[in-house]
Amino acid sequence: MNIIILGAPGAGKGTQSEFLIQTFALEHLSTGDMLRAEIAAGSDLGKQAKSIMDAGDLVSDEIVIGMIRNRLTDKGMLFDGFPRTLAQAEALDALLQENNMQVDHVLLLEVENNEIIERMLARGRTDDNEEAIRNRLKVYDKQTSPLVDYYRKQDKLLRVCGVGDVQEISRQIRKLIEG
Ligand code: B4P
Repeated sequence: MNIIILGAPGAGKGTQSEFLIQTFALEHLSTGDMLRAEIAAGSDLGKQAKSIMDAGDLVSDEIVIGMIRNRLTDKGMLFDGFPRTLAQAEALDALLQENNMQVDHVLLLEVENNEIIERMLARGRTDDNEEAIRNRLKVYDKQTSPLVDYYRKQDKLLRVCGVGDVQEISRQIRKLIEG
C-alpha cells in the first residue's frame, strides 16, 4: 500500500506520518527531511536548498523527483510532503507505473491558515518566521492545492480534519484507510 499525505505547511504531515509508518509498516519518504539532511551534511544540494527553503519557496521539481527516484522501494511507502506540484505528481505516477505500483490513498489534512501560522511560530524552525510562513501558504495555494483536484478525479482523496487532539486525528486517519 502506498499513501501520500498532503496538506498545507504545518498541517501536521510529519506528525501523522510517524503514526502511519508504524501502524501500516510503511517506508517514510519525506522530501523535507531529506532536504534538511542535505543541509546538515553541508552538501552542494543542501547549500542550494537552504536559501530556497528559508524563504518558503519550493526546491526545484528536478531535485526532489531525483531524490524520490533514488529512494523508491518495493515495500509500501508513505510520501510525506511530496508531491507538491502537478509536475511532481505526474512524475510520481509515472515512476510507480514503471515499477507496477500505484498510489492507493491520498490523505488531505485540512487546517485553517490562522492555526497554521500559530503552530509554526511555536515550532520555530529556520523557515518558521512570519514572512516565510506567509510565502509558504501562498506557494501552497498556487502550486500544491491543484493536487487536491488531481487526486479527487482519481478517486483517491481522503479528507481529514487536522485540528484537535493528535491521537484523535490519527484514529480518524486509521478509520479512513481501513475503510
Ligand atoms: P516539510 O518538511 O514538508 O514541512 P512542513 O510542510 O512545514 O510541515 P508538516 O506539515 O510536516 O508539519 P508538522 O507535522 O511538522 O517542508 C519544508 C520545506 O521543504 C518546504 O517549505 C520546501 O521549501 C521544501 N520541500 C519539501 N518537500 C518539497 C517538495 N516536494 N518540493 C519542493 N520543495 C519541497 O507540524 C507542524 C507543527 O504543528 C509541529 O510543531 C507539530 O508539533 C504541530 N502540530 C501537528 N499536529 C498538531 C495538532 N493536531 N494540533 C496542534 N499542533 C500540531
